[in-house]
Amino acid sequence: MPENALTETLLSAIAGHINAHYPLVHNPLEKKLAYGTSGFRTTGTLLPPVAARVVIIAVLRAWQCTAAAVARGCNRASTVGFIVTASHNPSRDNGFKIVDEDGGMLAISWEPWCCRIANAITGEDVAEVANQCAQAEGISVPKDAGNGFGFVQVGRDTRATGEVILHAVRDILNRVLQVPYTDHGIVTTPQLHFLVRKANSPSMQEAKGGVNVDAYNQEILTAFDDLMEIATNGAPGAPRRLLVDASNGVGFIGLQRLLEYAQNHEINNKVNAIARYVNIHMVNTDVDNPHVLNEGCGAEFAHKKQRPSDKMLEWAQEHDNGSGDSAHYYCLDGDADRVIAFTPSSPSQGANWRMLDGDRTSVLYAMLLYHWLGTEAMEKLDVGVVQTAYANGSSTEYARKKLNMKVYIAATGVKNLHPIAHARDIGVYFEANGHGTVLLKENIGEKISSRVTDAEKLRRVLDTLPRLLSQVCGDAIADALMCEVAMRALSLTPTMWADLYEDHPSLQVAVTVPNPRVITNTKDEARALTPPGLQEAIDQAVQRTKESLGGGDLAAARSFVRPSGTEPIVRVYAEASTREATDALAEEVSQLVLKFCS
Ligand code: G16
Repeated sequence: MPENALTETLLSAIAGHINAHYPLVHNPLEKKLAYGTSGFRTTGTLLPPVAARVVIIAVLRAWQCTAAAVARGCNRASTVGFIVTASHNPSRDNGFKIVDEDGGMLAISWEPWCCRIANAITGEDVAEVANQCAQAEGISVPKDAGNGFGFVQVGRDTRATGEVILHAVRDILNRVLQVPYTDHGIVTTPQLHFLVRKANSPSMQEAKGGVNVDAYNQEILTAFDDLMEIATNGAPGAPRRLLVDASNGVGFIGLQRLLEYAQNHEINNKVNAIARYVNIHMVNTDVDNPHVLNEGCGAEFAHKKQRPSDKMLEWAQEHDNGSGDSAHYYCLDGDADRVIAFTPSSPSQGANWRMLDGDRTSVLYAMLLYHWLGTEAMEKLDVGVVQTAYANGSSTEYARKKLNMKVYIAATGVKNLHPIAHARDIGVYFEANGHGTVLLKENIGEKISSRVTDAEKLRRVLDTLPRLLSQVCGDAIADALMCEVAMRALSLTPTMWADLYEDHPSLQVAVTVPNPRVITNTKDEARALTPPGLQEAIDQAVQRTKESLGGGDLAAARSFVRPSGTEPIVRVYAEASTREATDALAEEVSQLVLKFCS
């Protein structure tokens, strides 16, 4: 390991530029910024100097990945991503995260470097952290740095502070590190994940061309068309009407571009191929008003309030005749990596809409896998469903008992679910809030092809599924299309999908306390370890709820609390056999949080 991994010239350039242009706005001595559930999230105006610091770590990671690739005999510059988004947070917030070389979340072992540099006050402190990172990770400035040795793909969502944060990132890349980058402008988070993965793929390295969102559109549209062809046996029937709530965010731009691309390009020799199967309308598309992002709309609102937005209801009143599934309803979140679907019992009454959350999407996907791969093959494979403690108990029971699947519980955040799913032959992972996908091991076709009657179809399915189902993170647009594929293949309507099982009543509430992080949890987040006494008090509240429900097997109740990793709040979750008991338990536990954490 070199004693001083970065050159003096580079270290002094970092220190000088940060001192001159990027003094911190937040005070780390009072409150440090942390790399949370999905990167940094806070008030957007605090972030330009933080982004200027953290992009240095992104470049060190790219240099490390490049050196490792070269050592493997693969002569290429690795690229990482830097996406500026605060997804579901209110519009005044912003955030960013690094996308790793494989297109997934940054390796968790690198998060402490991001935290240290984000809170380094002076330019000299920043240079020191960068140097320590380079030394500890065995990275030195590559000889041909500035000549394609390491690369960064950057992009942002629609937030007002996004451009100034990205400006800081580009400035450091240009003027200090001299590392090339591609600025993709406004893109959805899954698009940026896709672009990083694609840029590092052997085919792109050979092509030596850049990647852009067209490559994403081409991939999604082709995979959707291929899968629909299989699902409908080449007889598409009438296209389904889809109503998508875009949360007044970047999902609108992403979906609009996808639809335009479909109109202007042939996919599988067909113009506007997607329109053979779906006819997509959107509401909550106001991306020009910075204040309406996620306000009373989108997947986060829908999931927490368990009802669709007013605009979705209005559209349904006007366009849905209520004659059973005449339209399919999907809500994207603020950066389009999560999706929540709905089915209206009565188009005009929000309370009567049934929510099809991430738990149900994972059940739908699992059923599709059984349908296409066959029960025998599925039982021979290591197949698992990964959920978090927020999964409704009914979904866990359905996956275990009806689908015969192993269920794993991970901590909140795709970065925690993904590795568990990745270790399986097939890993279906979803958070209840709609964030997830299905991971398929590359060689599973070989493992099971001798056990299926139609090996050719199996090969087509296994080749195509991972092109629509992101292999690196959740993608709301792709997932909405995938739900359509699954319903067609299984001959299900949204109502039949909703009828598969009944959710236990549940409620999630946000509680504001001075420091949510006084709460620490067990690995599965189901229990609080601190502050002392809180978990015991929650246990007693849960016990009282069960007794109030008459005790015995039918008297189910559970509740847990954890600090959010994206907002300065504590999340309280409650689930019980009746709506009244659930609401009362959530209220009681919220009061306990206030008592123990204030
Ligand atoms: C992010 C993460 C999700 C997580 C959600 C809430 O979503 O990507 O995995 O479930 O935050 O996290 P927390 O409960 O810690 O606030 P998004 O859509 O905001 O990126």
